[in-house]
Amino acid sequence: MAAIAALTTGGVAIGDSVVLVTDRDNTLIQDQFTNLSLGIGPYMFAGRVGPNGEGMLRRAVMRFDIASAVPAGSTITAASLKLWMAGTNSGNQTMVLRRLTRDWGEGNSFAFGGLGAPAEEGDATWQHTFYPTEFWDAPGGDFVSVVSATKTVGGVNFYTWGSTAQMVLDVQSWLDNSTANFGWILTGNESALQTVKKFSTREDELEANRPRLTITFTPPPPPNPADLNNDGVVDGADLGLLLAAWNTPGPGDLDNNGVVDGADLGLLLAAWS
Ligand SMILES: [Ca+2]
Ligand SMILES: [Ca+2]
Ligand SMILES: [Ca+2]
Repeated sequence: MAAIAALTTGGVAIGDSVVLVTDRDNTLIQDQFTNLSLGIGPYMFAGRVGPNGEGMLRRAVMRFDIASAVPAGSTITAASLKLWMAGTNSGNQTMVLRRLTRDWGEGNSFAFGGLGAPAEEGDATWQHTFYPTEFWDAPGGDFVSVVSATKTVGGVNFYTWGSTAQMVLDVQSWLDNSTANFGWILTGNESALQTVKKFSTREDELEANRPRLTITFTPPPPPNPADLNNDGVVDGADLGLLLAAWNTPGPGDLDNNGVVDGADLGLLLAAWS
């Protein structure tokens, strides 16, 4: 089941784990006068830029479609995020992942560099969740204070956040309530100039460099066919349904021979909770 779901979303399933690429990613570009974004650019940025960019902040936002790839009712046991850091002018910086609390978009703005491009309809910007009509409560993104994961990021390389207990909680919550899945925001060192780091997005031509979330999970137990009313237990209520259908085709024809009889009663009693 997981494998089928993953194939339909471009993921790769390995047993009870799945690897997902972001289904949207973008950069919030701090700017007081214009609305800039990087909706379909190949890179996203986090940290503070240098004097050429007036020392403004960048924050990367990313989301993964958990519910399309992990069976409902599963228990998440691990979650780790791998990003390709493609360029920087600074050394080690602490990069922090936190859960976003408001939905945001990815429009058609495109640029290769971190200066961004004019926002297009539906783009997230420093001010907007969806340009031009919807806004963050707090410019720069609405997110929880609790840290999901941190990673020290230095030179060009792959970097992995987690798995951490908080990332597992985040992903579980996104599975259980996909309408509140707004993904993570990645922030860098915002207290010094020229700390910004450049990461590949899902639009990077090199597939291997795209943001990847590896999730491992325990699928829910298969439904018990003797649980005729699907309430999770086999008990008197199910027995009543079976007896009410005695000598008919069902419900309760557990051995699928076309009639409810003593053989089915035996199967139901053997599966008694
Ligand atoms: Ca994107
Ligand atoms: Ca039942
Ligand atoms: Ca039967």
